Amino acid sequence: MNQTIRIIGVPIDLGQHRRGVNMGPDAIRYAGLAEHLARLGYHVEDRGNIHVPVRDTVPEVQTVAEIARTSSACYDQARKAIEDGTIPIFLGGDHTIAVGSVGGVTHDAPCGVVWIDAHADFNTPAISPSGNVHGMSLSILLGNGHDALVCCGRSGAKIRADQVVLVGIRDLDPLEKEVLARSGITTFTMRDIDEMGMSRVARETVSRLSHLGRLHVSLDMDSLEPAGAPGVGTPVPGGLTYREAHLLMEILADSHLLSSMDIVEINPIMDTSNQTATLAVKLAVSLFGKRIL
Ligand code: 6HN
Ligand code: MN
Ligand code: MN
Ligand code: MN
Repeated sequence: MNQTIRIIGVPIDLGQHRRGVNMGPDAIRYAGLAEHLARLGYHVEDRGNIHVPVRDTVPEVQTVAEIARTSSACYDQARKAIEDGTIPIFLGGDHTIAVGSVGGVTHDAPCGVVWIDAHADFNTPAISPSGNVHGMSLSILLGNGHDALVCCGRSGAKIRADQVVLVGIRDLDPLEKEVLARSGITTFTMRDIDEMGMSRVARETVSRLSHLGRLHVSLDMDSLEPAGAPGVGTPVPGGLTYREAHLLMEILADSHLLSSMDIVEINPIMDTSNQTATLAVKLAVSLFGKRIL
């Protein structure tokens, strides 16, 4: 029987201030995600989008409460997708969707998380310069941050520091950097990737997490070099090349441990000809595809 991939759209843009990231799910669908995965032999079911209120209708003071509501719906869908034996792919939306997706996929059992991002998303309300919740998602998953979000789905931390590896980071806020350094999270910065090469970085990522038995890949498209992926809200120069990102996906695929994925932060308003979503689809194909030879 063919494995089922379940697509779940989460068009949330409440975690940051730029408009447009709410259109990410449709941009990724338009780039042919379902068709390309079906061609690899998967049964693909698209569950449509989780309801998210339109940003202009949400007063600033309600933002965290609305993110919590969306996260909770996302959590339930994530939990159900794993229970049903499917591989869920969550389409953001901003990176706040990981609060629900990672929370839900770890409801019954732990899993390793590969967080691919220019940022660490490790701020808390006390230290964040922007106050934007999408810069706090990983911290929330480790149990620190807005109570309404830390309590999403089940109370407390959803993953431990030794269950996550950060790849591609190059833009941290000053206090975020200190907290991250003390956290015990394994990090591979762009400098590490330049010095070690992606092959070694990817293999070490797998070896740190493989004992957990399955992997969730949280792909923030701002991890890529903005020249090839301009359609993101917070671009940072010096990112992953297509070849590096592709190799990372292939080596993660070789682990045969992939159980779920997020594709986040695509902003079609900032993009040209949907190239960022098109690139994201190619990377998803590398992640769920078979070796060329
Ligand atoms: N993302 N560190 C910055 C902040 O506002 O906290 C940027 C966060 C970006 C978050 O891209 O998912
Ligand atoms: Mn194509
Ligand atoms: Mn992120
Ligand atoms: Mn980012």
